Amino acid sequence: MNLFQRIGEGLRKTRSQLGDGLSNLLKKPRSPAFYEEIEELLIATDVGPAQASLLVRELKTWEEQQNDPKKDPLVFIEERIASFFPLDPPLWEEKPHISPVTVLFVGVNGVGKTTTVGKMAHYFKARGKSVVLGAADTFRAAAVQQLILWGERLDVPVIRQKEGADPGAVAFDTVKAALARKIDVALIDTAGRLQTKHNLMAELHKIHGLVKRELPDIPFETLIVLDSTLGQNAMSQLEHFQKALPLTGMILTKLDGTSRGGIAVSLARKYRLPVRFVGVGEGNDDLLPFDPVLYARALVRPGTKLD
Ligand SMILES: Nc1nc2c(ncn2[C@@H]2O[C@H](COP(=O)(O)OP(=O)(O)OP(=O)(O)O)[C@@H](O)[C@H]2O)c(=O)[nH]1
Ligand SMILES: [Mg+2]
Repeated sequence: MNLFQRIGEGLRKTRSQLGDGLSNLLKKPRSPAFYEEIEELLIATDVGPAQASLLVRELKTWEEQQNDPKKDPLVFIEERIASFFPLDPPLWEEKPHISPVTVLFVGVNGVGKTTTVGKMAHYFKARGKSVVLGAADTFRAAAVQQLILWGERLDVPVIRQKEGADPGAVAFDTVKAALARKIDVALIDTAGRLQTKHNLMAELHKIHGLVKRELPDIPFETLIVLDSTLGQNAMSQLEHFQKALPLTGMILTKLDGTSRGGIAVSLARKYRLPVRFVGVGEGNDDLLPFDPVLYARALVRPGTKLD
């Protein structure tokens, strides 16, 4: 399967609602009710009220000005959805020659941070990069064990300290180890935390600040991991985390389990934050690099043959 097919497969639930729904609706004659139905469909898949309303207004204008009846309105919708995503590339693509690229993973409990760290290690290893993992979730011994298991499975080192250790120190050690061993990528897991717990959010700010201050020249991404099945609640998580520390991108997990995969569109446009990867399952390979065009196409025109 190519990437487009894998995204389509991961988005199965959303695309059967949005893609099929749009194809059926677009066969109907145009009327105010028609545009309302399109808007409702977009909102139902969590594209967000603002984006839905904008898309429908743009579609209406486009159709009124359109004098080529052969042009497919689905292509127009796809292009508009793709345009809602910021395009800045991740640092591991923008600065591939500076190492270690460091990635700090943050997010609420159970969203899929540790699993994503493991999958991302696999992603980089498969591309010939060396990886080190940092177990900065020092709250629970089980959390460190979970990461060690990934490390063993993928044959990558895991930097850790004892339970209850300062997570900032672990993060710092991880980057130092990567520098000393000339490792390409350092991936740092952190403990899940509720966005409303101020002291825990302050701790993240501290971890981030420590790495940044001591090693100001390393390419440093801070990614928020969001569970896409949580819908609009993911918005509030993003807002709180963004206030606590400078995020550079997001990872949306569990897209395979929801028909509301339009949440990526809402989040990216409202917060102008690029999506780096999407999680579409629990296996090593179930983390796909995000491509706005392929994503929009998989949502809206899943049957497209790519040349
Ligand atoms: N279906 C599906 N399950 C996923 C995905 N990503 C993670 N999971 C599952 O979600 C559950 C929680 O994942 P973890 O990686 O432990 O989550 P976490 O954010 O590290 O959790 P805490 O450390 O407790 O905050 C596990 O059962 C994962 O297998 C995904 O993309 N799709
Ligand atoms: Mg975890």
